[in-house]
Amino acid sequence: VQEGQTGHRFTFGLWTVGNPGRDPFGGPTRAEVDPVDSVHKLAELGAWGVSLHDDDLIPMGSSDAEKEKIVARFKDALDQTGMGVGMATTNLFGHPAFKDGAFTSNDRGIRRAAIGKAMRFIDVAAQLNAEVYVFWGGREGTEVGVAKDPRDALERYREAINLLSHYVKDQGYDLRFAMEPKPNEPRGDIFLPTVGHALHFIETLDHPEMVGVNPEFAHETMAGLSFHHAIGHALWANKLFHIDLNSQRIGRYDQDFRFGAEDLKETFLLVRLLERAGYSGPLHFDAHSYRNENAEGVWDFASGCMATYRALAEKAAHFDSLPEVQEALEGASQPELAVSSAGGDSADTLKAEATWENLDQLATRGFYNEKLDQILVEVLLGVR
Ligand code: GLT
Ligand code: MN
Ligand code: MN
Ligand code: MN
Repeated sequence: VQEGQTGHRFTFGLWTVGNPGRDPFGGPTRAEVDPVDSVHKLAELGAWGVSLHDDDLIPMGSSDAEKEKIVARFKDALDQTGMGVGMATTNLFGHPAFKDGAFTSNDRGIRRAAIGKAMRFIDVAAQLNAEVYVFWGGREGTEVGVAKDPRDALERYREAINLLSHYVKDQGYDLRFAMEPKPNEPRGDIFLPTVGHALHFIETLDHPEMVGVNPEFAHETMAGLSFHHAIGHALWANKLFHIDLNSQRIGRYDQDFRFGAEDLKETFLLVRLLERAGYSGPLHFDAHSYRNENAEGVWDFASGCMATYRALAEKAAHFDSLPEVQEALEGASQPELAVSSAGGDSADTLKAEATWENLDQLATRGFYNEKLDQILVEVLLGVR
């Protein structure tokens, strides 16, 4: 598998560059793309690999023989181009049977079929050497809260992920799982709505060590949360197994815009954090081109995602190389946050420091936040 142009392993979902521009109010504005063509085009543009759902590659209703042919042809394209598979996942939202949920449908027959569908594609994922297997539970939720006891739903969700983790181990596959949270859309309220919820859920599993998170920029932003902080939390927990990069404005539908199209400052903070943490997993763009673009615009979109990531990585390195930034960070006592608070001192010592006189004295300082943030803005504007 080839290295990305800058060592960054950029990937795109087949459903992202293949997105035909459908929305709830209108049909497709672009033709469907052959997954094999996407692999070739993305390789040409400098991506490291692709990701896919079962149904992106193998149309619903295909026979086992057809499926084998399709997978072999796809694998050939990967081999020819040196492209890898960052993640694979199951479409548990498109078929009408999943209208009430998949792993958490009230109907036991639907839950069993959903688990079986995931098992079937886990076999293919292993064949394609996918690194991570993602679970995005878009239909796992309700519009009518009284229709499901959330405790039962979470128990069934856990049962499904446990069964699948045992399945992977029993088959001897080298595959890790990543849970992808989202607060709403398509369901009114989705179970595992944020990174924090998912991180807790993982700790309740039979094999927590093989399950991490796949946070998406748009999804945390829809919840009004800082994606930078969500990623910080996932990294701190050693659970950032995969990441979905795109952009989003707070308070809107799930926009999935080109990386960096909105909120450049939050995007800068994110890239700086990923770079400093040495995150080496796939940098996956789960986004799509604006509906008013044609096929050509889709490739402008894909190049743009990668270019913006690289540019922000450079900006982040530049920012940290500036002496005035180091000075302002000192002024903000930023390095001091990495120092233990008590440092082994006794309770008596800490209590002795909690006098009103001491607090009044401590209250007089400033934290250089105006300076720091202004420098960041000037770096982003290209004037510093
Ligand atoms: C769907 C969703 C994404 C998920 C994909 C994985 S599919 O497009 O909106 O956020 O990552 O199932
Ligand atoms: Mn996603
Ligand atoms: Mn999204
Ligand atoms: Mn999406």
